Amino acid sequence: MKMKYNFVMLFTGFLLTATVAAQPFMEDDFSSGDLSKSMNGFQWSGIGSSADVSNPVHVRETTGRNGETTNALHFRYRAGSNWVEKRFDTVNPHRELWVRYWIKVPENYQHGSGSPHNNKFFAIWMDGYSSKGEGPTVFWNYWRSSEGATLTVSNSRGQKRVSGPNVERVPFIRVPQDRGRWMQVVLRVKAATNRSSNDGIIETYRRWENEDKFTKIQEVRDADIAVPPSGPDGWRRGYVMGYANAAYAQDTTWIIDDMAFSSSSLLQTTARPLPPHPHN
Ligand SMILES: [Ca+2]
Repeated sequence: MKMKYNFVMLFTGFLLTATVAAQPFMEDDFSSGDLSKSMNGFQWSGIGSSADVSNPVHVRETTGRNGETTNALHFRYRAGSNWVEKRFDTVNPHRELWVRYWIKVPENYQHGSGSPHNNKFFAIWMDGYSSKGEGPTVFWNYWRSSEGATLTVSNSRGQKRVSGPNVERVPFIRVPQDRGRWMQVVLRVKAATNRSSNDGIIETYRRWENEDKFTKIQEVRDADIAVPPSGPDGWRRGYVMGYANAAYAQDTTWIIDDMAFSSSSLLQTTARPLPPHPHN
């Protein structure tokens, strides 16, 4: 009887585990005041002290999306300068990687007038970045448009190749309506089964601060993004924001908060939506 009882307990435990939402392997609300937080090996990487507000990338207090005062990660692009990014290393590779965060459109957002005008929004890779990798890299770019900005994705299939074409061009930011609004984005990459099957997945979901559900805004399901035979066995590194080909005419600051990284879906939402933004 005891054995039977143990079996029932084991089975019940399995069911409970299966129904609990996946836990992120890394979460950061930046309440530490810097980028020192590390979970399950994950670490923020790159140069500069994030606690020094003279650094283009730094943690400081701001007004959060609920009107509260909170520490958040700031990316300050000086007028005419191009490069502001924060790198990370998950250390443990994942065949499938989900990233979720809140990001505030700069109050004075105006895409730069330069050319080319693709500015980096996010990148994820396995071993080496873009043409430095035997493994693939996936990029999100935002571009100048008549409305404000569009968003595209592209990828390098690795094998030391540069990025292929930008695809899935979608409306991203309206100027001036979306200035100063928070949006929550979820980025998903899933490696292709192997190098001869182009079944890799790249997806982007977004909800504005007044929306309670995510909308899938980009979907690629035939991406040539397999793990390299030499390893690592999945996605490991990346950067947030990045190089702006079209530099801003004014100092422009993007703010990010509540980042989460997981090997399974991060589409569940817990926070209640806010009422419509006064800019609407
Ligand atoms: Ca925070």
